[in-house]
Amino acid sequence: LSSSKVQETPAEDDNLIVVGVSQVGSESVWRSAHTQSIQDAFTRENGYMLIFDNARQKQANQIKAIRSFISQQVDYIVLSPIEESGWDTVLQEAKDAGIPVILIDRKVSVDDDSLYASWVGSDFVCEGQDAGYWLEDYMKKQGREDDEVNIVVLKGTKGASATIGRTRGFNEVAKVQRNWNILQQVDGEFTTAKGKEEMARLLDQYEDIDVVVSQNDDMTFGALEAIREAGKTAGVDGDITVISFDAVDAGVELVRNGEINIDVQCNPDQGKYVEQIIQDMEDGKEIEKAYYVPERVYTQENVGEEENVTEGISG
Ligand code: GYE
Repeated sequence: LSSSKVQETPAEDDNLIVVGVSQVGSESVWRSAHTQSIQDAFTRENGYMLIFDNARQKQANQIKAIRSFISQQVDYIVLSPIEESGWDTVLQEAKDAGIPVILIDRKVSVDDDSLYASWVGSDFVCEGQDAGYWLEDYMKKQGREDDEVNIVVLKGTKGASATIGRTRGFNEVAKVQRNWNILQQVDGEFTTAKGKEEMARLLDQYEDIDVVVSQNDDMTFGALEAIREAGKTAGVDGDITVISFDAVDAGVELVRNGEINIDVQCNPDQGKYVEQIIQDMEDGKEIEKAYYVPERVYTQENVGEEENVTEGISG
Protein backbone atom coordinates (compact mmCIF):
# COMPACT_ATOMS: atom_id res chain seq x y z
CA LEU A 1 0.00 0.00 0.00
CA SER A 2 2.59 2.52 1.07
CA SER A 3 5.00 1.75 -1.76
CA SER A 4 2.46 2.58 -4.44
CA LYS A 5 1.93 5.94 -2.79
CA VAL A 6 5.63 6.64 -2.72
CA GLN A 7 5.91 5.94 -6.42
CA GLU A 8 2.93 8.03 -7.31
CA THR A 9 4.01 11.28 -5.70
CA PRO A 10 7.37 11.87 -7.41
CA ALA A 11 5.93 11.02 -10.81
CA GLU A 12 3.22 13.60 -10.26
CA ASP A 13 5.68 16.17 -8.92
CA ASP A 14 7.90 15.80 -11.95
CA ASN A 15 5.57 17.87 -14.04
CA LEU A 16 5.26 20.67 -11.54
CA ILE A 17 7.18 23.89 -12.04
CA VAL A 18 9.11 24.54 -8.84
CA VAL A 19 9.11 28.17 -7.75
CA GLY A 20 11.06 29.48 -4.77
CA VAL A 21 9.65 32.73 -3.40
CA SER A 22 11.52 34.99 -1.01
CA GLN A 23 9.07 37.39 0.63
CA VAL A 24 10.00 40.52 2.63
CA GLY A 25 8.17 39.65 5.84
CA SER A 26 4.76 40.18 7.39
CA GLU A 27 5.13 43.81 8.38
CA SER A 28 1.87 45.14 6.98
CA VAL A 29 -1.71 44.42 5.93
CA TRP A 30 -0.60 45.09 2.35
CA ARG A 31 2.08 42.42 2.69
CA SER A 32 -0.46 39.81 3.79
CA ALA A 33 -2.54 40.52 0.69
CA HIS A 34 0.59 40.32 -1.45
CA THR A 35 1.57 36.96 0.05
CA GLN A 36 -1.96 35.71 -0.50
CA SER A 37 -1.84 36.70 -4.17
CA ILE A 38 1.41 34.73 -4.58
CA GLN A 39 -0.04 31.68 -2.86
CA ASP A 40 -3.18 31.88 -4.99
CA ALA A 41 -1.17 32.01 -8.21
CA PHE A 42 1.28 29.18 -7.57
CA THR A 43 -1.01 26.32 -6.68
CA ARG A 44 -0.68 22.64 -7.46
CA GLU A 45 -3.80 22.87 -9.63
CA ASN A 46 -2.03 25.53 -11.67
CA GLY A 47 0.93 23.18 -12.03
CA TYR A 48 3.32 24.60 -9.45
CA MET A 49 5.20 23.57 -6.40
CA LEU A 50 5.70 26.67 -4.28
CA ILE A 51 8.53 26.95 -1.79
CA PHE A 52 7.73 30.06 0.22
CA ASP A 53 10.21 31.77 2.52
CA ASN A 54 9.33 34.66 4.83
CA ALA A 55 12.53 36.69 5.42
CA ARG A 56 11.15 38.55 8.41
CA GLN A 57 12.56 41.88 7.23
CA LYS A 58 16.17 40.65 7.10
CA GLN A 59 18.10 40.72 3.86
CA ALA A 60 20.50 38.08 5.21
CA ASN A 61 17.52 35.71 5.41
CA GLN A 62 16.64 36.44 1.80
CA ILE A 63 20.17 35.69 0.65
CA LYS A 64 20.10 32.44 2.63
CA ALA A 65 16.74 31.50 1.08
CA ILE A 66 17.98 32.19 -2.45
CA ARG A 67 21.06 30.04 -1.87
CA SER A 68 18.83 27.26 -0.61
CA PHE A 69 16.58 27.60 -3.69
CA ILE A 70 19.69 27.31 -5.87
CA SER A 71 20.87 24.18 -4.10
CA GLN A 72 17.38 22.67 -4.42
CA GLN A 73 17.58 23.45 -8.15
CA VAL A 74 14.23 25.20 -8.34
CA ASP A 75 12.99 26.21 -11.79
CA TYR A 76 12.37 29.87 -10.96
CA ILE A 77 13.21 32.25 -8.14
CA VAL A 78 10.77 35.03 -7.27
CA LEU A 79 12.22 37.75 -5.06
CA SER A 80 10.58 40.68 -3.32
CA PRO A 81 13.72 42.45 -2.14
CA ILE A 82 13.63 44.22 1.24
CA GLU A 83 16.34 46.67 0.26
CA GLU A 84 17.40 47.90 -3.12
CA SER A 85 21.15 47.27 -2.81
CA GLY A 86 23.34 44.29 -2.00
CA TRP A 87 22.07 41.79 -4.54
CA ASP A 88 24.84 41.48 -7.12
CA THR A 89 26.61 38.45 -5.67
CA VAL A 90 23.66 36.20 -4.89
CA LEU A 91 21.83 37.03 -8.12
CA GLN A 92 24.99 36.19 -10.02
CA GLU A 93 25.00 32.82 -8.25
CA ALA A 94 21.42 32.21 -9.44
CA LYS A 95 22.36 33.23 -12.96
CA ASP A 96 25.38 30.92 -12.94
CA ALA A 97 23.07 28.09 -11.87
CA GLY A 98 20.80 28.91 -14.83
CA ILE A 99 17.81 29.83 -12.64
CA PRO A 100 15.81 32.85 -13.82
CA VAL A 101 14.96 35.41 -11.15
CA ILE A 102 11.75 37.40 -11.34
CA LEU A 103 11.42 40.41 -9.06
CA ILE A 104 8.09 41.27 -7.52
CA ASP A 105 6.99 44.45 -5.72
CA ARG A 106 10.25 46.24 -4.85
CA LYS A 107 13.24 46.63 -7.12
CA VAL A 108 16.94 45.92 -6.90
CA SER A 109 19.78 48.17 -7.90
CA VAL A 110 22.41 46.02 -9.62
CA ASP A 111 25.23 46.82 -12.04
CA ASP A 112 24.13 44.14 -14.47
CA ASP A 113 20.43 44.10 -15.34
CA SER A 114 20.72 40.64 -16.86
CA LEU A 115 20.86 39.32 -13.28
CA TYR A 116 17.06 39.26 -13.30
CA ALA A 117 14.61 38.34 -16.03
CA SER A 118 11.74 40.68 -15.23
CA TRP A 119 10.01 42.75 -12.57
CA VAL A 120 6.35 43.25 -11.65
CA GLY A 121 5.30 46.05 -9.32
CA SER A 122 4.15 49.59 -8.72
CA ASP A 123 5.43 52.91 -9.96
CA PHE A 124 6.51 54.22 -6.58
CA VAL A 125 7.76 57.57 -7.89
CA CYS A 126 4.40 58.13 -9.54
CA GLU A 127 2.63 57.27 -6.27
CA GLY A 128 4.69 59.91 -4.45
CA GLN A 129 3.96 62.47 -7.16
CA ASP A 130 0.24 61.69 -6.97
CA ALA A 131 0.34 62.47 -3.26
CA GLY A 132 2.15 65.76 -3.91
CA TYR A 133 -0.14 66.88 -6.74
CA TRP A 134 -3.18 66.06 -4.63
CA LEU A 135 -1.91 68.30 -1.81
CA GLU A 136 -1.14 71.13 -4.21
CA ASP A 137 -4.63 70.89 -5.62
CA TYR A 138 -6.27 70.60 -2.20
CA MET A 139 -4.61 73.79 -0.94
CA LYS A 140 -5.65 75.64 -4.10
CA LYS A 141 -9.27 74.51 -3.85
CA GLN A 142 -9.41 75.93 -0.35
CA GLY A 143 -7.81 79.18 -1.46
CA ARG A 144 -4.90 78.38 0.83
CA GLU A 145 -2.18 78.05 -1.77
CA ASP A 146 -0.18 80.86 -0.15
CA ASP A 147 -0.39 79.46 3.37
CA GLU A 148 2.66 78.00 5.02
CA VAL A 149 2.30 74.21 5.12
CA ASN A 150 4.20 72.25 7.74
CA ILE A 151 4.70 68.66 6.68
CA VAL A 152 6.07 65.58 8.40
CA VAL A 153 6.83 62.38 6.52
CA LEU A 154 6.67 58.86 7.97
CA LYS A 155 8.92 56.89 5.68
CA GLY A 156 8.89 53.13 5.16
CA THR A 157 11.72 50.66 5.50
CA LYS A 158 15.10 52.28 4.93
CA GLY A 159 16.66 51.47 1.57
CA ALA A 160 13.48 49.86 0.18
CA SER A 161 12.66 50.93 -3.35
CA ALA A 162 9.08 51.65 -2.23
CA THR A 163 10.40 54.15 0.32
CA ILE A 164 12.94 55.65 -2.05
CA GLY A 165 10.42 56.07 -4.87
CA ARG A 166 7.59 57.53 -2.80
CA THR A 167 10.00 59.93 -1.12
CA ARG A 168 11.51 61.04 -4.42
CA GLY A 169 8.12 61.52 -6.09
CA PHE A 170 6.66 63.57 -3.25
CA ASN A 171 9.81 65.65 -2.81
CA GLU A 172 9.86 66.49 -6.51
CA VAL A 173 6.50 68.17 -6.14
CA ALA A 174 7.31 69.67 -2.72
CA LYS A 175 10.56 71.31 -3.71
CA VAL A 176 8.92 73.72 -6.15
CA GLN A 177 6.36 74.87 -3.56
CA ARG A 178 7.86 77.87 -1.79
CA ASN A 179 5.60 77.61 1.24
CA TRP A 180 5.82 73.87 1.92
CA ASN A 181 8.12 73.12 4.82
CA ILE A 182 9.11 69.52 5.32
CA LEU A 183 9.85 69.60 9.05
CA GLN A 184 11.14 66.05 9.29
CA GLN A 185 11.22 62.77 7.39
CA VAL A 186 11.52 59.85 9.79
CA ASP A 187 11.79 56.07 9.48
CA GLY A 188 8.49 54.46 10.40
CA GLU A 189 9.47 51.03 9.05
CA PHE A 190 6.03 50.40 7.49
CA THR A 191 4.63 49.26 10.87
CA THR A 192 1.79 50.54 13.04
CA ALA A 193 3.89 50.48 16.22
CA LYS A 194 6.73 52.52 14.74
CA GLY A 195 4.32 54.87 12.97
CA LYS A 196 2.62 55.64 16.27
CA GLU A 197 5.88 56.07 18.16
CA GLU A 198 7.38 58.43 15.60
CA MET A 199 4.19 60.44 15.18
CA ALA A 200 3.89 60.90 18.95
CA ARG A 201 7.45 62.17 19.04
CA LEU A 202 6.83 64.58 16.16
CA LEU A 203 3.65 65.93 17.78
CA ASP A 204 5.64 66.51 20.92
CA GLN A 205 8.33 68.36 19.03
CA TYR A 206 6.18 70.54 16.72
CA GLU A 207 3.19 72.63 17.71
CA ASP A 208 1.73 73.08 14.26
CA ILE A 209 1.92 70.09 11.99
CA ASP A 210 -0.47 70.64 9.06
CA VAL A 211 0.12 67.51 7.00
CA VAL A 212 1.32 63.96 7.62
CA VAL A 213 2.54 61.96 4.66
CA SER A 214 2.56 58.35 5.80
CA GLN A 215 4.08 55.95 3.30
CA ASN A 216 1.77 53.05 4.19
CA ASP A 217 -1.59 52.42 5.85
CA ASP A 218 -0.17 50.56 8.83
CA MET A 219 1.91 53.58 9.84
CA THR A 220 -1.19 55.70 9.27
CA PHE A 221 -3.20 53.58 11.73
CA GLY A 222 -0.48 54.23 14.31
CA ALA A 223 -0.21 57.92 13.46
CA LEU A 224 -3.96 58.39 13.91
CA GLU A 225 -3.75 56.90 17.40
CA ALA A 226 -0.90 59.25 18.26
CA ILE A 227 -2.85 62.25 16.94
CA ARG A 228 -5.89 61.28 19.00
CA GLU A 229 -3.80 60.76 22.11
CA ALA A 230 -2.25 64.20 21.63
CA GLY A 231 -5.75 65.69 21.70
CA LYS A 232 -5.73 66.64 18.03
CA THR A 233 -7.95 65.64 15.13
CA ALA A 234 -7.11 64.29 11.71
CA GLY A 235 -8.63 64.13 8.25
CA VAL A 236 -11.18 66.14 6.35
CA ASP A 237 -12.47 68.33 9.20
CA GLY A 238 -9.45 67.86 11.41
CA ASP A 239 -6.34 69.78 12.44
CA ILE A 240 -4.02 67.55 10.44
CA THR A 241 -4.37 66.51 6.81
CA VAL A 242 -3.40 62.87 6.34
CA ILE A 243 -2.00 61.38 3.16
CA SER A 244 -1.58 57.60 3.12
CA PHE A 245 -0.38 54.91 0.74
CA ASP A 246 -1.48 51.31 -0.03
CA ALA A 247 -5.27 51.67 0.10
CA VAL A 248 -5.91 48.37 1.85
CA ASP A 249 -9.61 47.97 2.74
CA ALA A 250 -9.24 49.57 6.17
CA GLY A 251 -7.38 52.49 4.60
CA VAL A 252 -10.09 53.11 2.02
CA GLU A 253 -12.62 52.97 4.84
CA LEU A 254 -10.76 55.81 6.58
CA VAL A 255 -11.04 57.90 3.41
CA ARG A 256 -14.74 57.13 3.24
CA ASN A 257 -15.20 58.27 6.85
CA GLY A 258 -13.11 61.37 6.33
CA GLU A 259 -10.60 60.27 8.97
CA ILE A 260 -7.83 60.57 6.41
CA ASN A 261 -7.85 62.69 3.25
CA ILE A 262 -6.36 60.50 0.56
CA ASP A 263 -5.02 56.98 0.07
CA VAL A 264 -2.75 56.34 -2.90
CA GLN A 265 -3.32 52.77 -3.98
CA CYS A 266 -0.54 50.25 -4.22
CA ASN A 267 -1.96 47.15 -5.85
CA PRO A 268 -0.84 43.95 -4.06
CA ASP A 269 -2.45 41.59 -6.56
CA GLN A 270 0.80 40.75 -8.31
CA GLY A 271 1.11 36.96 -8.09
CA LYS A 272 -0.96 36.29 -11.19
CA TYR A 273 1.24 38.52 -13.32
CA VAL A 274 4.39 36.72 -12.22
CA GLU A 275 2.67 33.44 -12.99
CA GLN A 276 1.88 34.75 -16.48
CA ILE A 277 5.52 35.73 -16.99
CA ILE A 278 6.62 32.23 -16.02
CA GLN A 279 4.08 30.73 -18.44
CA ASP A 280 5.41 32.97 -21.19
CA MET A 281 8.98 31.95 -20.40
CA GLU A 282 7.95 28.28 -20.46
CA ASP A 283 6.41 28.89 -23.89
CA GLY A 284 9.55 30.62 -25.10
CA LYS A 285 7.80 33.95 -25.56
CA GLU A 286 9.48 37.33 -25.28
CA ILE A 287 8.96 39.03 -21.94
CA GLU A 288 9.34 42.66 -20.91
CA LYS A 289 11.88 43.79 -18.34
CA ALA A 290 9.25 45.65 -16.27
CA TYR A 291 5.50 45.41 -15.78
CA TYR A 292 3.49 48.02 -13.89
CA VAL A 293 0.30 46.96 -12.14
CA PRO A 294 -2.78 49.20 -12.53
CA GLU A 295 -3.43 51.60 -9.63
CA ARG A 296 -5.65 54.50 -8.60
CA VAL A 297 -5.96 57.18 -5.94
CA TYR A 298 -8.79 57.21 -3.37
CA THR A 299 -10.10 60.60 -2.25
CA GLN A 300 -13.29 61.84 -0.63
CA GLU A 301 -14.62 62.81 -4.04
CA ASN A 302 -14.12 59.47 -5.77
CA VAL A 303 -14.19 56.88 -2.98
CA GLY A 304 -17.71 55.75 -3.91
CA GLU A 305 -16.91 55.30 -7.59
CA GLU A 306 -16.14 52.07 -9.37
CA GLU A 307 -12.53 51.12 -9.90
CA ASN A 308 -11.30 53.52 -12.52
CA VAL A 309 -8.26 51.55 -13.51
CA THR A 310 -7.92 49.44 -16.58
CA GLU A 311 -7.35 45.73 -16.13
CA GLY A 312 -4.04 44.17 -17.03
CA ILE A 313 -0.50 45.33 -16.75
CA SER A 314 1.57 47.66 -18.87
CA GLY A 315 5.09 46.76 -19.86
O1 GYE B 1 3.53 49.84 0.76
C1 GYE B 1 3.99 48.42 2.59
C2 GYE B 1 4.73 47.14 2.64
O2 GYE B 1 6.83 47.31 -0.87
C3 GYE B 1 4.94 48.39 -1.76
O3 GYE B 1 5.74 47.29 1.67
C4 GYE B 1 5.50 47.58 -0.64
C5 GYE B 1 5.32 48.21 0.71
C6 GYE B 1 3.91 48.56 1.12
O4 GYE B 1 5.16 46.80 3.86
O5 GYE B 1 2.78 48.37 3.24
